[in-house]
Amino acid sequence: MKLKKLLLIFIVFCVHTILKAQPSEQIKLNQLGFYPNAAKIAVVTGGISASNFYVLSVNKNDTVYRGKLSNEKQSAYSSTKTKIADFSACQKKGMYIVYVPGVGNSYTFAIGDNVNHAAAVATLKGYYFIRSDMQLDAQYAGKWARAAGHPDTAVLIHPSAASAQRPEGTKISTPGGWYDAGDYNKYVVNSGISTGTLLSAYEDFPAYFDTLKTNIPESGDAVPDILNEALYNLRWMLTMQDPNDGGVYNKCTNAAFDGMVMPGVTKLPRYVVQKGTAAALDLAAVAAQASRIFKKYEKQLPGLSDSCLAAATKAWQWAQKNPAMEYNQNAINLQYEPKITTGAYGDKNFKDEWFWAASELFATTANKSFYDTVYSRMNDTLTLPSWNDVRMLGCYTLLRKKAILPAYAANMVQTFKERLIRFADNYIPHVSQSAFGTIMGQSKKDFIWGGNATAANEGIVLLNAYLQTGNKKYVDYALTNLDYLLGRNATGYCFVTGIGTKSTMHPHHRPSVADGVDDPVPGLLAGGPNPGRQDGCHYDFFEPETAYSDISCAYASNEIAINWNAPIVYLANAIEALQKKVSYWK
Ligand code: G3I
Ligand code: 9MR
Repeated sequence: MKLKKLLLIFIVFCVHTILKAQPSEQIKLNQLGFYPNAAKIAVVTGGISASNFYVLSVNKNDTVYRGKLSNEKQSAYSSTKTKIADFSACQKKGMYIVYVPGVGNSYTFAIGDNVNHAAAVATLKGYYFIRSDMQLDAQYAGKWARAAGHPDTAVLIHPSAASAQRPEGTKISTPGGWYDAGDYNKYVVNSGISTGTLLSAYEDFPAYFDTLKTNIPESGDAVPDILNEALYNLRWMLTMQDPNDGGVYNKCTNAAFDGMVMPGVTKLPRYVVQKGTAAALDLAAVAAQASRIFKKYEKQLPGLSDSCLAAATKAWQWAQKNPAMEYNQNAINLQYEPKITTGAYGDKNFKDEWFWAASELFATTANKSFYDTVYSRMNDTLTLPSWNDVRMLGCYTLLRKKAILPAYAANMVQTFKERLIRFADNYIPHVSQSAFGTIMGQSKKDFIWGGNATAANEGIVLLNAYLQTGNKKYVDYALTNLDYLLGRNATGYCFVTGIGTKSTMHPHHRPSVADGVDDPVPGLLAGGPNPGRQDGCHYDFFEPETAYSDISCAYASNEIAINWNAPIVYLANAIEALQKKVSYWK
């Protein structure tokens, strides 16, 4: 028996050595690795006959764990068949591979503390790389150093945005801010949820972020890097407010998308377009949140907190006077020249923006009138955040700040707490049926344009349920979605550029295409599988879970965007912050 066992181990070694050079793409796992005491799952795809798997240590080449693969599962949203390798019991720190007879070995991964640190830091640093108006120095940007992009100091008032004080053609200065995505335009609506999510990450984990450095130009100052990064965009958002009336322009944009060139190469005119209710309320929400966060940095950033609150209040008042100002780009283009054909972010329903802005203003000012608005929208159903649905962000804030809210809000906040927990709990029973063991992918609707942000936002819901209950199971379930984004998914890709072994290489991102550097700009999350394939580009797979194409043409699945990076910044950093704290993960 013993001899047989030894022989088997020997065979495993030999096969392993032969296959070592070429990991099998059939084994999907978080390519960074696993915390010693947390769950460890690899998913083997492709209708395989093996029933056992082995975890081999890379350095010593010995088998540290052997286990049984699960029964075969049929994935719900693709033809993929899976067997799950659960090696959670393998807790020793080190570098490993999973070996499956007949299939081969996985990518090398770590078991250790801080395994997701690289994802946490890279995704936050990703924002530095998409700053619009400053030169990126090699000291911070390495081989992705580049010249400044669009200065946006002489932006034209588009006829759709003309007012008595600022007639068509007036030049205004609206510099800075992040580029939205693979394109070079800057959109207030999408900036709202993105900046708000970064600020929320800070508010939920301040001690962790106080010491987190990402090597950005501001890293040496007394303000945490995540706040410096958020501030870079917030300052731009504030310039999008018309000081004459408090209204907020929807975007600062070219008339049409630039070609696939470096930022700043084209010198075509830039415009601010029509003001909008969603833009005003999103600015109100973010500025109100920023006002309370930056209060403690009065010495470093004198007056910032007050001016944020003033801007938020003015934007709110403008929205009250203009409660239905939709950004309808098609209608605008029938009326005005030049026609604007860049992203619309044309939300039509502002109920959630009212709720979010009122929640932030209430949490910052404790003014009863904002409570009244929140209360009036209480019965709206909670939904997962996206650029056009920000209600949940208000809910997070009310819960986060419940201790400082006036006593009359207590019952309402309690109701939101129960709803949030129910929302999180609804995800959990489905995980055991999932072919990838993740929260992500329980609905076909998870696989949309930017569906990777769905995965990350689901993780944030779960983490907020943890913050409200202290129940660690929510962190475990949130981790399944981080694992999903970093490789445990039907495509087998780690969707964050620059980390992992097989990650997105050709995002629809102009600098990544045009900079002459082979590696894509790092720290950016691709949109992910999207069977809509609205880009009309080449796809090898069409099913919801697999409709992902790592070619720069494929913007419907392989673009990057600030509203997708923000939730993975939250998710990866929150999990890193918590693994230091959650005792069973130590
Ligand atoms: O609202 C419908 C929903 O009712 C329906 O069930 C669902 C089915 O597919 O579609 C929903 O509409 C989708 C909409 O996003 C809202 O999520 C559209 O199909 C989809 O085409 C649309 O995609 C947006 C895309 O722009 C095109 O407008 C993405 O969310 C949005 O992230 C993306 O944003 C672009 C900017 O415009 C420009 N900059 C790059 C950025 C990222 O690609
Ligand atoms: O680069 C653009 C990307 O940011 C948008 O998400 C996408 C959809 O609006 O459009 C991309 O631009 C393409 C345009 O729509 C059609 N001509 C080719 C452009 C670059 O691929």
